[in-house]
Amino acid sequence: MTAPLRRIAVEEAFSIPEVAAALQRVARGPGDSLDLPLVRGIYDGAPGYGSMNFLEGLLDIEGRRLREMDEHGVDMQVLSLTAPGVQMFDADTACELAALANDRLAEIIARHPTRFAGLASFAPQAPKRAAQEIERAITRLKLNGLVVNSHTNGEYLDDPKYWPILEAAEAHDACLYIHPRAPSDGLKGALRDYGMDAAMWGYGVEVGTHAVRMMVSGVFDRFPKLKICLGHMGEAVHFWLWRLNFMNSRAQKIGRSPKTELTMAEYFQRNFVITTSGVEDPLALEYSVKKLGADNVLWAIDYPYQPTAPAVAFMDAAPLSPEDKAKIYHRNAERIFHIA
Ligand code: 1WB
Ligand code: MN
Repeated sequence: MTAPLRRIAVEEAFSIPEVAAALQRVARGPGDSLDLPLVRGIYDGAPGYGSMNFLEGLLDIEGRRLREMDEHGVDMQVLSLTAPGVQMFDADTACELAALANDRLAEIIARHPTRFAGLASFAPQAPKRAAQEIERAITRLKLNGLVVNSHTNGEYLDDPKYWPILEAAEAHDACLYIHPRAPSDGLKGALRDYGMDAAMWGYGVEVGTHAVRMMVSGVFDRFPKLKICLGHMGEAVHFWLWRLNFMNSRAQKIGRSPKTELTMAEYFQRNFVITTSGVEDPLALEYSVKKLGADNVLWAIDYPYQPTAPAVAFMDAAPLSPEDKAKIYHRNAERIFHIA
């Protein structure tokens, strides 16, 4: 018998009471953001998501969560403030709550340094202050990377106004996890119905679109060392690389896409890693490892939104070499997120 592999889960959601209270205020306010049905359920008990008890799982970090980790042999969770993060608040509130969440996260990690690591939040609504918070969170709080919940007020990170954030992420070697939120107003029309707004489909459409915008716009020529992490088996973007390459090179030729130094597949290979969160499909995993290499796939549970036991069983059973499994279970996380 060989010793079990260290298991580090990298897309694990938490919240703090202050952010939950602010989201409850958003839930009770007006607006027709596609995030509202979920926010109203989780933070204000509206029917639907309100019955799932997610909030308790988000807030109880050192009790119930640690017990579940123990029970299923999860050594470490890399925590991130859950979607939509601070991105539905006004800029001042968002900056304040991101800093507070980062402080709390650092305190939790200090109490359990072998069990938790964490990704820092920031407020894209105020890009320069976001860059300062990134610097503080990485250098002073020693957090392990960054999380952003896709669009902010319908805008994406290819927009030059957000480049101070990308510059800070690159300068601090802080991998930026682009986690989903519901599709922006510009995307949401056909996604309003049948529960398609969130994790079933809308999240992937939103983040996949975000990632493609970044690649096609040439952002990675400007920030060649920027690392982006995509959950949910890469939000399927790497399944499209052949067509992205073909059609983008055509679009560049006829002047519809900006000229770029590398192909879309080369950007994805150089600047992205993906995680398995919420996709327990052996064939999708096999494709991902073959396409991207075992160095670029990380394991995740998506706690508390997905159950822990099947996420562990899925990776335990995956037909991979011991070396590749060690990479996916922990070594890549240690490298990408600077975990000892
Ligand atoms: C769900 C998944 C809901 C995620 C979420 O609310 C987030 C869900 C913010 O399974 O319904 C997620 O992080 O993937
Ligand atoms: Mn998640």
